[in-house]
Amino acid sequence: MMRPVVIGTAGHIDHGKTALVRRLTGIDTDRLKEEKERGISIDLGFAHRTLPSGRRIAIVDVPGHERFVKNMLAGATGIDLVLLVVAADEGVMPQTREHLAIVNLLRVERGVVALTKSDLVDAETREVVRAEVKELLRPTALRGIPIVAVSSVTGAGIEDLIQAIEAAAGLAPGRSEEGAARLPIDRVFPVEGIGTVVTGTLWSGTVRPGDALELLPSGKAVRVRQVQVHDSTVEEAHAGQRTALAIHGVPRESVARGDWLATPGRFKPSHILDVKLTLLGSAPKPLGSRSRLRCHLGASEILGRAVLFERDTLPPGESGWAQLRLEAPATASPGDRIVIRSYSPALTIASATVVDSAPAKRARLNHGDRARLETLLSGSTMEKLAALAEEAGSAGIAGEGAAVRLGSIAESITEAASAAVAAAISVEAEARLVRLRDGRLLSPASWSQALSEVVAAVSRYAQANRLRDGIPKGELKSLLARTLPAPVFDEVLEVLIRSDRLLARGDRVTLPEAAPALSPKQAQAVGELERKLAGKGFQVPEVSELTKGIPPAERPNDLIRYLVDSGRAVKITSELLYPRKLWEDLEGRLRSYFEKNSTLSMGAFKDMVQVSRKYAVPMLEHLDRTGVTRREGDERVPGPRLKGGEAAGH
Ligand SMILES: Nc1nc2c(ncn2[C@@H]2O[C@H](COP(=O)(O)OP(=O)(O)OP(=O)(O)O)[C@@H](O)[C@H]2O)c(=O)[nH]1
Ligand SMILES: [Mg+2]
Repeated sequence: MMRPVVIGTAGHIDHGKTALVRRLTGIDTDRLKEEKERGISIDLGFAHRTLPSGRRIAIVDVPGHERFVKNMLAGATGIDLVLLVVAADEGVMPQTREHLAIVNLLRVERGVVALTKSDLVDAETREVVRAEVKELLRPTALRGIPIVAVSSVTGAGIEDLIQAIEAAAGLAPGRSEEGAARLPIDRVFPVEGIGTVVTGTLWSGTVRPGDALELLPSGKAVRVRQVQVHDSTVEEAHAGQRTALAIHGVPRESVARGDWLATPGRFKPSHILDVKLTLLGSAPKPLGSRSRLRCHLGASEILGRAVLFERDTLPPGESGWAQLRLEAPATASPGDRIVIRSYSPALTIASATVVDSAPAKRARLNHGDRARLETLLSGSTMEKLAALAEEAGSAGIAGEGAAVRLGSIAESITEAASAAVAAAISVEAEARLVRLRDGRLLSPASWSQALSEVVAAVSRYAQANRLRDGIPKGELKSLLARTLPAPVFDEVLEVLIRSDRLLARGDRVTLPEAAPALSPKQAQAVGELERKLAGKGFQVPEVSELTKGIPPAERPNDLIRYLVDSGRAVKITSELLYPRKLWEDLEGRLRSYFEKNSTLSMGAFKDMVQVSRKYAVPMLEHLDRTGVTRREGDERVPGPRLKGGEAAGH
C-alpha cells in the first residue's frame, strides 16, 4: 500500500486555498459561521481524498490572514508536502512569503505551487507571476518544485495539479515509526457517546486502541479508546498520518490545542531549552538578547525570551547558540524545529533547533558548554552520551534521562552505551563511558575522580585520627554524600577494595599501608595500660583510674579507643575494659558451666569471676547484649551464641 501523505496549504489571504481544496476533495473546509460570513478562513480545515494512483492524501487547509498565522503554524506542523497557493491576479504577497518561510523552517522540502485564479488573467501575466514565484523559491529547499496554473472555478489545470501532487507524494520522505509515539494536538472536541476526541498529525511512532499515553505538558495519563485515520476506524495509526484519537482519562476541558499525546516517560516538558538559533535574512532588524518572542513548536505557541549566549544581538541571516526561557513548559526533543515570531508585530523572524531539552539555566557558555552543545547538535549518539555523562560529573546520568535528553529511542541509547562502556572495574583501560550496576553512566574522568575522592577521604581521616584503625564505611559514605550519590559510592568502594587500593576491616576501611601509628611515648603508654588491666582478674581498674597519669598530649581517650579498635581489649561500658584474652576465657568458662547447669544466678556468676556486684551487673548485661547469655527473670540461660555452638569470641 502506498503511504498516505499529509499536504498543507500555504499562501496569502483570499488567494483561493479553500476553493482549491474544495475543488480537489469536494470538502468545504470553512465550517465556522464566522468564516462563512466573512468569506475568509480563520481556523484550520481538514479534507481528504484518494488520488487516481490509489494513494490517500489528507489536506490541512490553513488561513491566510496575517492575524491567524498562529493557526497556520499549528496546521503546518508535521505535513509532508506543501501546496503553496499564489493567485495569478495578485502575485506574491506578504503571507505568501511568511508561509513559505515557515514551511521552509519546518524542513518541508517537497510540494507543488498552484497559480490559482488563472482564469482571471491573460497568459502573459500568468508567466510574470510564475517567474516571480520561481524567484521566490530559489533560495529555499523548495526551489524547482512544479508551478501549475489552475482555476478552481473552471477546473482548468486541476488534472495537471493532481499529477504534480502524485509525483511529489512519491518523493516525500516518510516519518519514523520507530520509537515513541508523539502527536501534537491541533483540535479537541467532544463526540457524543465516545468522549473526548483529539486530532493531529502523528509525528512519530504508532498508536493503537488500548495504548496508554501521556498528555503533555500536564503529564496526565490517558488511554486510547479508538483510533481513526481519514474518518475510518483503524487498528493502528502510523507516523505521518492525520490521526483522530478518542481518549479516556481526561475531561475535555483539560486538553487544548498545543498539548501533546506521547508514549509515557519519553518527553520531559521544560521551561528552558538550549538551541541553535538562526535569524532569517528577511528579519527586519537584529535580534536583541532577551527580547520577547513567540515560540511555535508542534501546535503550541509559547511566549518566552531568547538569551543569546555569545553576543548581545544577532544580525539577520546569522546563527548562534541561545537559551530559550519560556513562560510555559515546552514538550521539546532534540532536533525539533521551533519557529520563532517576534512578539509585536507578530512576524516570523527566526528558527531554532533544539539541542538540549533539559539544560541547566545559564546565561553564558564556557568552553566545555560550547563543546558539549556542538556535540549534541552534530555528534554520534555515543559522543552525545559521553558529553552528557561528562556534564553530569560523578552523579552520572541515568540511561532513561539520557534517552529523554537525546531524544533517541531507548534501545539505541543502550546499544551505543554497551558498545563502548567499560565495566567499572576495568576503567583503567581505554573506556568512553563507565556503566555502573544501576545503569547510570559516568565519564571515565568522573569515575577516576570518584575513586580518588574516596581514597583521599580515607587518607584524610587517617591523618586526623592516627590511632583509629580506619574509618567506618557509613561515616565515609555520609562524609561524601554531597558529591557521590549512594549507589556511586557503594560501587566505588567495592572496586577500591577489590583492587586492593583500600583495605576492609570489618565495617571499617583503611589505606593498606596505614596501620595506626603510635608515637613511642604513646606505645609506652599503651603498654602501661595493658599491664594495669592484666593480672587483677576481672576486678580491673576503671577507665578514669587507668588513664590517670597519662598527660593530655598523649590523648588518653584515643589510647583507650586504640586498645579497643585494635582488638586488644573488649569494651563493656565507657568505664570498663577487659583484655580480649580474659574476656574470651570467660565465654569458654560459661560454655562449660552451661554444659552442666541450665541456669546461672547472679551469685554463681560472682563466684565464678570473683567480682563485686558493681562489676557483675555490667558484665552480664554485656554478655546478654552480645548473645552469650540471655536473661530470664533473675537467672541467665545460654544465649544464641552458646546455643548455636559458634566459636566463642567477641
Ligand atoms: N475566479 C476565480 N475565483 C477564485 C478562484 N479560487 C478562489 N476564488 C475566489 O477567491 C475568493 C477567496 O477564495 P478562498 O478559497 O476563500 O481563499 P483562501 O485562500 O482560502 O482565503 P483565506 O483562507 O481567508 O486565506 C473566493 O471568493 C473564491 O470564490 C479561482 O480559481 N478563480
Ligand atoms: Mg481559506
